[in-house]
Parts: sequence; C-alpha cells; structure tokens
Amino acid sequence: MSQDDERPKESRQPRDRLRVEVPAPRPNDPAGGRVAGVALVTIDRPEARNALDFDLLEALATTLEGLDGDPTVGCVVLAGGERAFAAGADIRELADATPVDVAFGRRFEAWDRIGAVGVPLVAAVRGYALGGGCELAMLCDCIVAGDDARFGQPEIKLGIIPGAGGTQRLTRAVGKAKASELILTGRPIDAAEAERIGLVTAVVPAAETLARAIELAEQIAAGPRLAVRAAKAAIRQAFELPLAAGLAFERQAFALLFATDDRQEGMAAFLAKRQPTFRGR
Ligand code: CO8
Repeated sequence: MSQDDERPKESRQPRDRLRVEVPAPRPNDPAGGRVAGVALVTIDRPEARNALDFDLLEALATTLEGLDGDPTVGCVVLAGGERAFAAGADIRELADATPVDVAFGRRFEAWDRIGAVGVPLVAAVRGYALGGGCELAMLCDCIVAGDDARFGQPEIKLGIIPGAGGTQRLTRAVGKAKASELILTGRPIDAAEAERIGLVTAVVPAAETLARAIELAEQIAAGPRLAVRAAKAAIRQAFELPLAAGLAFERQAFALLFATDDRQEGMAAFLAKRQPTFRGR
C-alpha cells in the first residue's frame, strides 16, 4: 500500500474512551481533509480527567500496536482533551491493588507494550499530564505542549513513587537535579518550565496544540519510513545502552539503510537537485 493511502478509518473503543482516526483529520479544514500517513488517537474520558484505567491502557496498547503494523501510518499523534492529556493512572483502581497485583499483574504490561511501539509517536498535550499521564507523554518521541499544559509526577503525595518509568525517563530527560526535585516533592510544572528543562519539544498556543502536533507528525510521516523507524529505535537505545553499545546499534542500523530504495532515492534526489519521493522501502 502506498504512503499516501487516504482511506479514512475510524473507530471508538472501549466504551467510547478512545477515538482512533486514520488518516488524521486535517485541523481547521472545513473541507474535511485528511493528513496522509498520520493517525490520530484521542483519549476521551474527560469526566475523570482522562485517568488511565486498565481497560483504557490495554486498548491504547492494542491500538498503537495495530497502527504500528499499518503500512499507511508513518506517525501517530496521541492527544487528550483540553483539560487533561491524562491525570495519571486511575487512582480508584490502584487503591484496591495489592503488591502481588502490581508485581505480577499482567495488566501493567500495557506500559511496556506502548514503549515497544516502533512507529513514531507525537504527544499533543493540553492541561494535565500527571503521574502516568506524564509517563505516557514521555513514552512518546516528541511532545508538543499547549501553553496550558501542566506536567508532573505527583505520586509521592499518594505515598508511592512513579511506576511506569517516571524515575528513569524524567531523570534522563531533564537531569538528576531537576527530576529529583519534581519527583521528591510532586510539584507540577507549567509548559514554559517544561520547555526550559528540556522535557518537551515545543510549546505552542493552547488552541493550536493539535494542529501543530499533526503538522510535526505529517513531516515525520513524509520521511523515508524505514530510516525514520531506525532513527527512533537508535534514539531509544541511547536510554538503554552504554555509549559503545549504542554506537554499535546506530552503526548497524545506518548500514542496513543502505539496502533501502529510499536511501538511493534520497541521495539521487540530492545530487539531481530535486525533491525525493520516498516509498517506504
Ligand atoms: N484517577 C482517578 N480519577 C481521577 C484522577 C485519577 N488519576 N484524576 C482525576 N480524577 C477524577 C476525580 O476523582 C474527579 O472525579 P469525580 O468527579 O467523580 O469526583 C474527576 O476526575 C475530576 O477531578 P477533579 O475534580 O480533581 O478535577 P480538577 O480539575 O479540580 O483537578 C487534577 C484535576 C489536578 C488532575 C486532579 O484531579 C488530580 O490531582 N488528580 C490526580 C493526579 C494524580 O495524583 N495522578 C497520579 C496518579 S498515580 C499514577 O499515575 C501512577 C502510575 C503508575 C503506573 C504503574 C505501572 C506499573
């Protein structure tokens, strides 16, 4: 299937808390245009500030895995609502959890499944991204934040600590001194501070958040798909591996891309002083 396959596919699940639009609607387009190569997944549980209960997380993981395997999708935008991207894991569910549930319950695996998705993810964050919501945003490759966004890891106020990667990913994203303060106190930060400390890709006027995230996703999706996925995978390794092993991973991925049509096309187009046409192979 070609990269610019524009057949709209839409679904809502479970219990209407997750909206999936493929390709994504082009924001502010009265003609109802679609953005080729971009999928939009919207968490829609406003009455609970998009708290991520287990069913919702499971559906999100399954949805993202499905989009990861969809050849028409080159980038996914993950959005929430105006008041909350996600206010964390569902505290009502966590309140009943036992240590055994948390340690061995397969339901927590959804977080790992989301982290393993190979297609790039762009978070469009307005309002609260707290606890698991902040961790979900950090699982995305880029974060476009509205100027009304609030990030934080408030778990300490509940007598726990971040459990879906916050202590590791926030520390890697913003450094030990800042991460320690935010995690040890639970203090939320606004979008401007999040940008200053390097947590987000860009801060934009709140009303433009989704449009700007989709614009960024469109640029990513228009790129050579195999190289884009390889770049994402290599960047991820910067968090997983020591430098020498990460450099070896990068070198191997770099070499493999020399087998792709898109590499030949990209270089030929440059030399011929024309725009490349990438086909994702
Ligand atoms: N879980 C469940 N319900 C929630 C959550 C949540 N995280 N956040 C909000 N809600 C519900 C409220 O209970 C309320 O419900 P109701 O109307 O039935 O009383 C409704 O949403 C609206 O909430 P508020 O009235 O509080 O709305 P405000 O706009 O005044 O405040 C806030 C919004 C600031 C977001 C506030 O609701 C809040 O502080 N929420 C909790 C934030 C939080 O502590 N998040 C961390 C949760 S713990 C976590 O995420 C750990 C993840 C670890 C995963 C482990 C994997 C192994």
